[in-house]
Amino acid sequence: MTPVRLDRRRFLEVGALSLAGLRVLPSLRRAGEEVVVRLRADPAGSRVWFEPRGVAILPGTRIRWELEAGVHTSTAYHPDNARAPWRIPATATPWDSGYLLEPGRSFSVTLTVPGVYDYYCAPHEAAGMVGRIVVGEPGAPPYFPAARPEWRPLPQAAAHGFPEVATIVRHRAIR
Ligand SMILES: [Cu+2]
Repeated sequence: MTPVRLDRRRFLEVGALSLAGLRVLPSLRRAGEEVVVRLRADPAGSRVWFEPRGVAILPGTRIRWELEAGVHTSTAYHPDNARAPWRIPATATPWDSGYLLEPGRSFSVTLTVPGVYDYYCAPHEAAGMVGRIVVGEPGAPPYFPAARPEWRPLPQAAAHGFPEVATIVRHRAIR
């Protein structure tokens, strides 16, 4: 294959990704870079979501949640956060952004421990506003400790809101 063809293929790939809104992919090439997840709501506030809701990154990548519309949080599933079930790697540090109130406000964490990280929006968890980040090689399931009675259960809509780990790894970003 000639270099020209390679360049053209890359151009087509980048173009297709931009059309799909998956602009995070180029950020996956090196650790130490940043991936942005937007916190969104439709004008009526009847639909709320993280975008992308599933993303794969290299260890050491910073994730920045940026408020676009509505009032939201990014809160790790971890017992330290309102007795939430533990759904981040055992040695990872949980986070909670608190309420992001004004468009443009953002909150960042740098994720260094490989594994699967699930998180939610505190006011919209019951509406299924959850997200999943796969850092490096996630290993094999189960990704999280078994449920304990002292942890509150996942709302049903939240439990169904996480993209499959394999799908995230394959596509790198899931809207
Ligand atoms: Cu929300």
